[in-house]
Amino acid sequence: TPVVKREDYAAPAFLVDSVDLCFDLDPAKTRVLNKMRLRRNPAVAAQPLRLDGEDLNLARVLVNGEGSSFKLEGKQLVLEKLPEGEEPFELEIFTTCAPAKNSKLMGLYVSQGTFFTQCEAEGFRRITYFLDRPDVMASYQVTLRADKAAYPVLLSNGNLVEQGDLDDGRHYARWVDPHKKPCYLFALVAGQLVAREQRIRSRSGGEHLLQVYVRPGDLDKTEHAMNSLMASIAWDEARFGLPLDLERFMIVATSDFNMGAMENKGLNIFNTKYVLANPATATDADYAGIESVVGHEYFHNWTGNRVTCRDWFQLSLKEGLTVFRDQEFSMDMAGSVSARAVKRIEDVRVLRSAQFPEDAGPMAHPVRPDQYAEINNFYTVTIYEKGSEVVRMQQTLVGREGFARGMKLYFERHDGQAVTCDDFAQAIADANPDSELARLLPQFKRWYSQAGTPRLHASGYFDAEARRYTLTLGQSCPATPGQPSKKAFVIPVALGLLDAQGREIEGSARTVVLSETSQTVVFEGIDAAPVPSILRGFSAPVILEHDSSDAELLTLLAHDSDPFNRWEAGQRLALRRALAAVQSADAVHQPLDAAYLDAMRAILRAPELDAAFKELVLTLPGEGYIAEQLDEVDPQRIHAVREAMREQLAHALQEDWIQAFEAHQDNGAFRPDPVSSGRRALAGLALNMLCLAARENGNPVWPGKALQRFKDAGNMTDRVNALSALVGSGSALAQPALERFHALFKGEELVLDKWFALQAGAPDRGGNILPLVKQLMQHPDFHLRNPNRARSLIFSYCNANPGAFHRVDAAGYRFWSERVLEIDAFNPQVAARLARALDRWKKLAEPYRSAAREAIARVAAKADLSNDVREVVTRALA
Ligand code: DPP
Ligand code: ZN
Repeated sequence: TPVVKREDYAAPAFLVDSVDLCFDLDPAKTRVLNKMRLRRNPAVAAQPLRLDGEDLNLARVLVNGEGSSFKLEGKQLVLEKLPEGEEPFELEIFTTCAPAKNSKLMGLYVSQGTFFTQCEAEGFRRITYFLDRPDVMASYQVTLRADKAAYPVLLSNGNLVEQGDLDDGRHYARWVDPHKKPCYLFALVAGQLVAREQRIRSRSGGEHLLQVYVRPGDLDKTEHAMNSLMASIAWDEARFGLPLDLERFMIVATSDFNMGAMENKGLNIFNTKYVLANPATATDADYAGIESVVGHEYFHNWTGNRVTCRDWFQLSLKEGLTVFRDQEFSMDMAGSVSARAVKRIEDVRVLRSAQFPEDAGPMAHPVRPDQYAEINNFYTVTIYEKGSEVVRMQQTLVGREGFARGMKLYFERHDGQAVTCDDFAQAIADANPDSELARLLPQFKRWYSQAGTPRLHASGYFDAEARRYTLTLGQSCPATPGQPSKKAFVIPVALGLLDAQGREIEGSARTVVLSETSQTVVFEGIDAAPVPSILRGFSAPVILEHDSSDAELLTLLAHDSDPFNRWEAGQRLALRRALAAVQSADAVHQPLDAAYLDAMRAILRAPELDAAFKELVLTLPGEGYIAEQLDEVDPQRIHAVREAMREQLAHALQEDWIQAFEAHQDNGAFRPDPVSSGRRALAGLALNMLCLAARENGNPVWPGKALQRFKDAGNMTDRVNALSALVGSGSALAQPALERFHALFKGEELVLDKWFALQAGAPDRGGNILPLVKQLMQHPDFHLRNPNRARSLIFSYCNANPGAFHRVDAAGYRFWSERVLEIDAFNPQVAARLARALDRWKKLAEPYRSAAREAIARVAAKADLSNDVREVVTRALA
């Protein structure tokens, strides 16, 4: 497969001033008339015009109103004889496409009788021939025509300027977008939809109409999305001075969507998962997800839309920055110091459990990649989450106000342009000329060019006589594909010292900027060996290697003023015990010791700590994260060890779990705020633990209480937590509860997704999960072509349930390869995500390793694979 390289970037030979699109919408055959005004780019030598197109039927091409000769070369439409000179000319292209047959969900497609589009990254070429690249920005006007009864709502970007009836029961609407945009931000929607509406007046006095469109019947699930949108608008104005630049801002939900959501200018299209919520159907995690994704897409309006990417290698320019912005938004919304820390811990957990493995595996790539075969494969945790950390470090290096100044300069310089990651970092540095970022900018930018997770080595030395503590910080970074050696990064390391009693030593807190391979930090006037707290708040996306003693970690866990490092100390204590048990030759038996269990009990009892924080501390590191620490991975052994740890925690802390469960019952109206959701989370964990303990001693009391709670729950969080306590502990009550759950939520697609996911993600007991997953694929509610449903069953098993997926008989891998091929035939993007489930196969112990390689080879052997899957499996086998 051909590879696209960043270094091959060349400016477009033609520019598009305006696009006038006219659609005659019909599921079987939609007609698209595309009238463009183009001109030659004076900065580029004359060459033919090459327009991208895919799965289109071309009927006619006119240049300045007259028939013109053209060639089709591969997927491109090539026009050689075009007017010379710099004068604009008109190009008219008439094509048809078949939205009902579009199973890739890229371009124009039909979902449950409604038309939707998805154009990022390269879907617009499936709608019409075009210069489908983000640095070509044009003005759009769009006319939609369709049957009025079947498609009463007709939407596109910008403002509705005209609408009316046509013959034969048809009608039309005409939309004009006041802003220039790249074609990946084009959108249309046509169908039977209803909207929640809100008129707002923004700080700057502008009036705006906000609309959230859903299917009739879902209107009662739109309040939270609308509230999140209003909060996002207010936040962006308050924090960054960025106002809403549109009279009308629309969100439309669809249940068939490859991604989470899409930031089309003025017409965001969302996966229903990130719009629909009410207390009966959505969990706290769903509410939080909606807030952050609504925020994310809204924030793209400036970071992505007003200033966009020069080319797709710069994807993190908009995605890393916009994830950073949505994370900051969620933190600011959370409010308290503790709730902010909880959000930070959750974000770091995602980074470490998903991005670190990516950065250590065959798909490792820099935040600004150098090449790709298929751009859809690069919407990754590296581009998004690591990209966000790279922006966060810039904020750390220039300060919060300095960063806001940098953003201001970025927009002053680049509003309306398509730019690069370099342009962004330059603006932040230039706005803060005296900062460490400005001083170290070229070196700092290695975060954009070098892949791999850096190691931060720390070792301390206390000189009692000199009353001096010396901390030596060093760095290294392992090789990644195509990058055998790495140069030193700029790593902001927030740290402080505690004394033996756990009190912060005055004046010790600081942010050290590590830019050499090794540097020392000296603290004078220290009376006794201190306990260092390093990488507070996870100030850089690195792996900290520091030989802290258990005693030091226990001190940090009990006393650190930095909540992140408090949590981290608990994770390190657990990880140390997990690794010892995994690597021991003995049978798995009680990996946890009294010191650890006592510390956890103390956390659970601590009156000053929030429930949400306790729940995070009491949750053991995941199996994937444990696996990442090992050179050779036996997933079954890791699963057995972690389960043994969970059972020990369940037994040893039983009295405290009862306390925790009973003290965190709320009976008032459901509110998804951090305090209430934290209480529900802790009560849920406690119930889980109590059912687990009951499994051993056969005591039916707690499974009975869980069933009762499942039945009486006043909200989905409590209900699903009770159900998962039953399922997770293998209780005999699980099956009737699952049946009842299904009956209660018939027709609630997002809830049925939970029902499938819960079963596919349950702990494996004697190999029972794979047969269950296969059986569920035959369920009348299972639809492989619906991405959410495929993810809820198949991904929950292959990507999120290692103990069940990695089977000695390789049946899990066979199932995986069959599904990858099956899905690839109709939706390559979803298939390629699934294909990544075996990314880390080289670390597996035998017999898993050979079986996994065989399964990947089976996929790779298929002749007509998509580019998407081909790239993933080729890199895995390389
Ligand atoms: N829709 C994806 C996102 O918002 C790609 N832009 O992140
Ligand atoms: Zn985004």
